[in-house]
Amino acid sequence: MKKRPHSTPLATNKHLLRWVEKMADLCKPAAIHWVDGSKEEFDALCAQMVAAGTFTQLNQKLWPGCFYARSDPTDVARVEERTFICSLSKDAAGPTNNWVNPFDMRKKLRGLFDGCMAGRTMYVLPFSMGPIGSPMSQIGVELTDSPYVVVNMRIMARIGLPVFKEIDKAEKRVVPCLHTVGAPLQPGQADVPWPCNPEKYIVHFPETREIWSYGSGYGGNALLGKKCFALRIASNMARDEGWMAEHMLILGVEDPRGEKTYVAAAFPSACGKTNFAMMIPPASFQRKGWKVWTVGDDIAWIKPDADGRLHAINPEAGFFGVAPGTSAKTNPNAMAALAKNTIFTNVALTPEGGVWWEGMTDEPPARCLDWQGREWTPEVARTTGAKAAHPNARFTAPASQCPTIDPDWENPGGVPISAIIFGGRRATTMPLVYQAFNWSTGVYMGATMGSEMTAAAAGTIGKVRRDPMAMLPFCGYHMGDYFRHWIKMQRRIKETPRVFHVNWFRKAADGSFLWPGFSENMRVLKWIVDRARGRALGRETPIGWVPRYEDIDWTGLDYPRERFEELQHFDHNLWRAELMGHEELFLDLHDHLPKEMIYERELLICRM
Ligand code: TSX
Ligand code: MN
Repeated sequence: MKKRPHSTPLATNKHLLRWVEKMADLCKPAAIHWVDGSKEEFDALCAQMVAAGTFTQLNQKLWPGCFYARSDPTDVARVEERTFICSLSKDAAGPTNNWVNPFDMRKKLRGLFDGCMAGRTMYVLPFSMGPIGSPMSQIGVELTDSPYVVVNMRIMARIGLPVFKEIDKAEKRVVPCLHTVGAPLQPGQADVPWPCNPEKYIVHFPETREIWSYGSGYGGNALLGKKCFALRIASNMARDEGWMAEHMLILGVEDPRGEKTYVAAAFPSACGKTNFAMMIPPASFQRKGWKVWTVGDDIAWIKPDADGRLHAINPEAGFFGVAPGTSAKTNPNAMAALAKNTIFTNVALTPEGGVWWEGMTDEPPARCLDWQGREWTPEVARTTGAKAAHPNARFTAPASQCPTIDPDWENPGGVPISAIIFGGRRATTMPLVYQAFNWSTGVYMGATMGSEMTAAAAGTIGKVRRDPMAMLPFCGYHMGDYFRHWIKMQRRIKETPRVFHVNWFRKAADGSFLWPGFSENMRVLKWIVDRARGRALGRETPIGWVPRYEDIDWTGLDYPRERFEELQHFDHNLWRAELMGHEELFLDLHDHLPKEMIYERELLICRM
């Protein structure tokens, strides 16, 4: 049978065909490729990128099905200062988002995109965020001139023919996403391994539910299903439709009775969110029958179901995780997930055709090529401080390969959420764990959460950065309105999840961490699920409920009562300063702030 060329449209939907045609007229690609999502197509695109120098195939004995890419050194992370929410009114976007009038932005983008794909292929990439056919899923089509985006999206989302089929059923609105690396090729001009443009625009039109991305090929700037769609656009859909699009991991805790309790958790960056999502309980807990299951590590779409409970899906199909710091010690499940069929970007390449990054092993390789292709040795690192892997180097790994992936991770109805956990990296003030009194105090807890910066610009290390619900860079509308939406969600549900705050990073006076973290976090997680199920006790404090020493299961860990008291200690003076920090955040948002936030702050002051 003759094979169909990729230029043949794979959908019949009139709107889609017209839009593809219109965008092709604007971008002027040399060819159009309708993405079917097959393994053959994936293999061909990878082979094409190996030939172009974009990809290196790794040693297939050590890393079966794995590829390695180095980005342009100027294109290594999301570009927040170039990210725009172009709502009709500036007021709707709020003070924490960059805003440009949508008419001016469209004019600007039409100029930039005119001819931007010359000499390249435009891929028509249909994707479903969430399992295909789930009532909680959403569909997008990304037009992109980057084959790197296509192969990464095949891991991160459900793509190809089954999605075109859904679109042709024409039941759901499709979110149009246009992406270019912004590097047209003149006839005869040679390509570079990682084309991109110094000028970058990551633009969202919330009213028309559109995404336009220009100039970058990296991560959240280019894989538009993730941050752009599943958070910024979806947060707008969720507000309008009565659900929640959150920057949260989802995990399930199986107890000795075989009952499963699901929790969703929001942490700012550099708190070990992926490690927590894939946590392995300590041996003493495993023996008793405790198990942690992974549903997702980054994004949760949460919706009230018919019974009035919140149900969540992970809209993604893969993990786009930070590689440095990931090891068999910190996250064996992630290491298993990325052992095959994974794309590595900006890690180091070893002489035997493997990958390495800081923190992967205790002993660094004797030599390797760093993320920029330069010779790297431990000696070079000692003398110059050069890192082998970029700090934001990533693995793109299929979620299905995670050993603890939950049997219900693709359940179209989602999993029921019993608890919501907020967290941050705080050396002082915040106890290991406390529980909000009710939904409204819980929303306040999430709205005021913050984290201390670890590797930010000089002079700011250690300063608390407020990052409400870890959504500051990802909420596609006014933060104050977002808090109001959270408050209002309570009216749509019969059983509200219990809300908690955790801090794995509190330090002793000598600068050492008070809490061992990692697997030992299971002891905290047990108290949380026991509280959510009404089977654990605690003590009331001004900020909420806390476990007493005897409320935590300490079997298998020698953790002295005095150390626990220090870890949980409530310091009046530090909390007074903390409340000043809350006010600072609220000042910025004052004209849209729901009054519940003001009242909760007043009540907290009174309780203190
Ligand atoms: O991911 C982390 N978690 C969550 C794990 C489920 N990290 C790494 C954060 C960087 C991304 C942690 N780091 C955690 C944690 O719970 N806790 C800490 C702090 C810590 C670091 C090292 C030790 C202890 C605590 N080492 C020893 O005690 C030997
Ligand atoms: Mn994230």
